[in-house]
Amino acid sequence: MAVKDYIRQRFFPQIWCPGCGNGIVMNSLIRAVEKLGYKKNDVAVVSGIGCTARMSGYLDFHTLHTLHGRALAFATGIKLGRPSLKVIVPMGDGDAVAIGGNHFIHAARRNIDLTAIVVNNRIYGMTGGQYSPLTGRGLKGTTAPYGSVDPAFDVAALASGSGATFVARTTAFHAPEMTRYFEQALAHPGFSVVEVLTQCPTYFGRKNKLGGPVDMMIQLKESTTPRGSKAKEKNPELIERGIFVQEEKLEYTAAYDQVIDQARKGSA
Ligand SMILES: Cc1ncc(C[n+]2csc(CCOP(=O)(O)OP(=O)(O)O)c2C)c(N)n1
Ligand code: SF4
Repeated sequence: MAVKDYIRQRFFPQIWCPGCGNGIVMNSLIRAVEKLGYKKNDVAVVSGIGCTARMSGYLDFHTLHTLHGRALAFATGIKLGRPSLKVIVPMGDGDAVAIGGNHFIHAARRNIDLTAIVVNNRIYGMTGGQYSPLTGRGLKGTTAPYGSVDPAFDVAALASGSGATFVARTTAFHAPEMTRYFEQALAHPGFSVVEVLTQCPTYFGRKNKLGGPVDMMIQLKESTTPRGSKAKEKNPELIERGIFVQEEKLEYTAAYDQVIDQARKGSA
């Protein structure tokens, strides 16, 4: 099928600003689903609220558009009710690790088979550019006109430390790499997290005078390097892309099935 066959064109024109990274992320995700050969009925996309979260409206799978920060809680319910579904949860950084931070760490701890996509544009896009837990010290948002004093989370470290069993990071500049990581994350039997560093030219770019979308994408290219590269040794400021964790551990719905079996046998 073509990419457009996975999109609900009745909801177009879409709301994203020209040059936003969200379209690139959605395109890479569609390509990953296509490569894996999943049927539309095999996939559920669950999202909260935000620019990124609008993906659940545009993608033609089973979809649920829920509350800000609560997408992983709804996705957990869906996965427990229908474990055969591939459940994808695209989230902005606020959705994932500010209001949704508690759900994020506990979904990772449980190792429930969901794929969390953290679209890290370092700001609250939808509500006008407030700083987020990923903005970083010294960088500006509408609520931090002199620069945020908060240091940023490292999403990959947060996910790994909380128990996620597949963790990767890429950027909107590296679309084919993003598709590969989405494929691996979707095929992984456990909680998988792909962080995508991306551009919000309208707020993060404008507030921090980073230029237009193309300039921001070049900055994503130049500020990152593959994991373990020589460039990182020379310049520790570079952000690593790559797969940080890939391991198999007991998955939550499988563990739950074991409890159901025990209960049926009456062996408490
Ligand atoms: C409970 C609740 N609190 C606050 C909001 C307002 N709100 C909607 S989206 C959003 C933040 C969006 O930022 P992010 O999650 O980073 O996604 P982006 O828009 O950047 O993709 C906020 C604060 C809300 N909808 N619900
Ligand atoms: S406000 Fe930012 S994140 Fe939202 S659509 Fe516009 S560019 Fe994208």
